[in-house]
Amino acid sequence: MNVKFGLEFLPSIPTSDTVMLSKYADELGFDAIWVTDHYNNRNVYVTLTAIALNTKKVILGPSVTNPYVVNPIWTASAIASIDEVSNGRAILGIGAGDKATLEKMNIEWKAPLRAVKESVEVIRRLLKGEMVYFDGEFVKSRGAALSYKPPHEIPIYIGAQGPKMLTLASTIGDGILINASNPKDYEYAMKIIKKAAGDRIGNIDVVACTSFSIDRDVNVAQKNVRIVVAFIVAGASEEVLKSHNIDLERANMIREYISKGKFKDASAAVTNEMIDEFSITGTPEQCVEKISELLKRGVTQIVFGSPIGKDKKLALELIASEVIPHFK
Ligand code: F42
Repeated sequence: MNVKFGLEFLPSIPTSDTVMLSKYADELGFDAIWVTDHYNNRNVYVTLTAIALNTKKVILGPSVTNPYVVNPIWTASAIASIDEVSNGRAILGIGAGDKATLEKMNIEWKAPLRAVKESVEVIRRLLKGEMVYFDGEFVKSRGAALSYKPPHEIPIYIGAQGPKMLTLASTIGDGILINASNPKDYEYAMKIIKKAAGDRIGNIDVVACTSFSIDRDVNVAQKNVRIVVAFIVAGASEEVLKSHNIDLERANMIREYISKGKFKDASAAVTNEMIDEFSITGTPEQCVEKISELLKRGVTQIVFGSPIGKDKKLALELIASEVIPHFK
């Protein structure tokens, strides 16, 4: 099995800390580093540049940028620059953007499927060295061209959860970034992906962006993940909560606590069932078991996302020594 293992960093911590962890992950043999993109955190391309200059082997890219905040022509240039500073290790993750964040920026979330589709096409053509004339509904390009070419062909991954976005990603993406930790979600997604991808399926990297928490003591792992799961539950639709058999009353209570900034109460209200449904949490053995279930469903890359562990360096060691070797 040729499964890849990546890390997702949220640049809410100083860039020097993200770089220190990335350097360590590179030495430990992780395959990929993905950096999330939200305006309120450290800038994604600044972070990726710093990581690129301090690592040797990992592939790296945003997971995910979006075409609403950043013009896709600018994105092509940014990712080509990352490819240059990393000697050909760039990967691009792009998605529709986060509705709540876009609202804060007063950006209208119009026709997300079209926006992603057109952006991917224009970015690909620019990265190939074309001068692009494009008159889309969302993207317009009047002869834009990059003045340099990235050292390698940069794969484009698409962030997708909904059936239509999964279909689009399976049709045009080199990979699909799915924000979920539960085998049920992959059973659902893989049906759509296989149908839409057809013969391309073998060429698509299906990435599980998990909420991950590891510790030798399962109680500690659970304690560390509670606040992350609280945010997932608070942000989930009723349909998603129902499909995971989550008590809607309790979910509403958590949403209320979060909206009032009562994070301790929100964490305390998270049940072990919620942790099970929305994260991979536990001892190394338990994590191996849960990862195996995702791989059986067709996932080809596991991404370890927040919180990973209280001491992230120790958590990386634990993953590298007791989880990844199980699958190599
Ligand atoms: N978002 C961020 O802003 N920053 C991040 O760092 C980030 C990371 C990330 C990692 C993995 C991942 O999977 C998602 C991530 N996201 C991040 C979220 C991402 O930006 C998107 O919000 C998310 O992936 C979108 O999820 P989705 O697949 O559910 O797509 C949305 C747009 C949706 O509603 N899709 C529906 C579907 O069925 O797929 C279809 C919607 C639809 O039909 N729209 C119509 C259209 O034409 O586009 C019309 C809608 C209209 O009224 O305009």
